[in-house]
Amino acid sequence: MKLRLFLAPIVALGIGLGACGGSSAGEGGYVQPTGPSTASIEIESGNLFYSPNKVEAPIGISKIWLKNTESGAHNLVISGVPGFILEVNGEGDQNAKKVELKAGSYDFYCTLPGHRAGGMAGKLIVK
Ligand SMILES: [Cu+2]
Repeated sequence: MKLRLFLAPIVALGIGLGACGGSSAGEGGYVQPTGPSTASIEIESGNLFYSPNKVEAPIGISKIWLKNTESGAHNLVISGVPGFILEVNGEGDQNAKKVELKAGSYDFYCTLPGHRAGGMAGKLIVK
């Protein structure tokens, strides 16, 4: 009984965060695909840039790495993939997650204020 009472507010909080997060939802809402990845894609983040800023991936499950090359914090979200976010903080920090993608052209970008407009945006081509 105590456990149930304790969990209720946490669940409510989780739903609230998901609802207000929109396309840049936090880590809580994303579930990685369970199958093996067929490709590994590495993207470096720097001071308002990604390298490369145009990447290709095969249809299906890929593992995307974000590796930070400078002291700041950055992240990477993909348009059309709700909840997916890779976050890095500090030089040498890295983060990776699997994502299952259909054929198409996806935008990826950093959600920190000013970063996307400053140049932290790229294209992910899946084919
Ligand atoms: Cu950034």
